[in-house]
Amino acid sequence: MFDKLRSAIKVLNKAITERTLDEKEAGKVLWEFEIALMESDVAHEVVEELTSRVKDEVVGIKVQRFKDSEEDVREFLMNMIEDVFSGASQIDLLQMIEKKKAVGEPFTVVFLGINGTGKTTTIAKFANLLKKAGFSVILACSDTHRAGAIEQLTQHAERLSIKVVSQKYGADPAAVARDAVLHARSRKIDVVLIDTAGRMQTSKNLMEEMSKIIRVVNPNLKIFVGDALAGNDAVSQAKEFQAFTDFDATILTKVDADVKGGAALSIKYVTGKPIIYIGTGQGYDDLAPFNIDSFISSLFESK
Ligand SMILES: Nc1nc2c(ncn2[C@@H]2O[C@H](COP(=O)(O)OP(=O)(O)OP(=O)(O)O)[C@@H](O)[C@H]2O)c(=O)[nH]1
Ligand SMILES: [Mg+2]
Repeated sequence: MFDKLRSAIKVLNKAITERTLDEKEAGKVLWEFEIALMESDVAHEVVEELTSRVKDEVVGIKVQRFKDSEEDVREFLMNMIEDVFSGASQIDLLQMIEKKKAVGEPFTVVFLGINGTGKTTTIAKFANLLKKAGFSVILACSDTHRAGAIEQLTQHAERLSIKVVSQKYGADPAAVARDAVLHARSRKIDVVLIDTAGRMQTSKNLMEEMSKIIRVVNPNLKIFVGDALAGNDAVSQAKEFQAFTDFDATILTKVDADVKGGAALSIKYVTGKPIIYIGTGQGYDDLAPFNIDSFISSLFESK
C-alpha cells in the first residue's frame, strides 16, 4: 500500500540529506518531488502546498542546517507534512454511538458516494464491526434505483444475521430511511446504517434526492465513501459531495489495491474532514481504523 508516495518522500529525504543544495539543485530536487507526488495521485493544491513549504526551507542558506543529519531532515519533513494535514477533528465513532445508546436513541449513519465506490460493501463491513463491538444494527436500503441493490444488501444482512428495511424498487429512498429509523427507535436498536444509490456529483436530481434523505432523517453522521483507486477523481467527488451534504467523515475503500496513496492525503486536505476507516479488501473484516498521523509516520518508515 502507498508505496509510490513512500518512495517520493524517501527520494526527497535522501536528496536533502546528502547534498547541500544551491538554488539550482534544490529546484531539480523539488521538481522531482513534485512529479512523484503527482504520480502518486496527490491533488494539485496539495502538491503546491507541500512543494512551496519544502522550497521555503531547503533552498540556499537554510539547507546548511540539515547537512549532517538525516534524522533532522526526516523530522523536518514529517512535521511539515503533519502540519499541512492537521486540523480535522478525529471522530471516535464507537464512543459517539455509545453516548446515543446511553440516552436510548438510535445512532443513524448515511453512506454517500458515486457509483461503485464500495458503499454497500462498507456498510456490511461496518455492521460486522459494530456487531462485534456489542451493538445491535439495522440496515436501510435507500438504494431503490439500481437493479439488484436490494438483493445485494439483503444478502449481506442475512449473512450477518441483521435485519434490513427495504421497500420496492422506485420507492422514495427518504421514506425507506425514515421507516428504518422508526423501527430502530421502537425496537431499541442501537445503530441504523443507511445505504444510498450511487450517484454522479453532476446529477442534479439524484443529488437533490440525497439532500432529501438527509433532511428527513437528520442523521448523526454522514459518511462519504471514496474509492482510493479513483485518485484525483475521488478528490473532486469529495469536494462536490461536501458542497451538497457537508459530510462529516470519509471512508476510503480499495486501499489494498492502491499503491499510490495520494487520495488519502488529498481528500483529507481538500475537505478538512477526517478519514475514519479504510477498506482493505472484500471480506467483512477488511475495514481498518485510519489515523492521519500514523499514516504520515508510516510514509517515513523504510521498508
Ligand atoms: N479490493 C477491494 N474491493 C472493494 C473494497 N470495497 C468494496 N470493494 C468492491 O467494490 C465493488 C463495488 O462495491 P459496492 O459495495 O457494490 O459499491 P457501491 O458503492 O455500493 O456501488 P453502487 O451501489 O452501484 O453505487 C465490489 O466488487 C466490492 O467487493 C475494498 O476495500 N477493497
Ligand atoms: Mg451499493
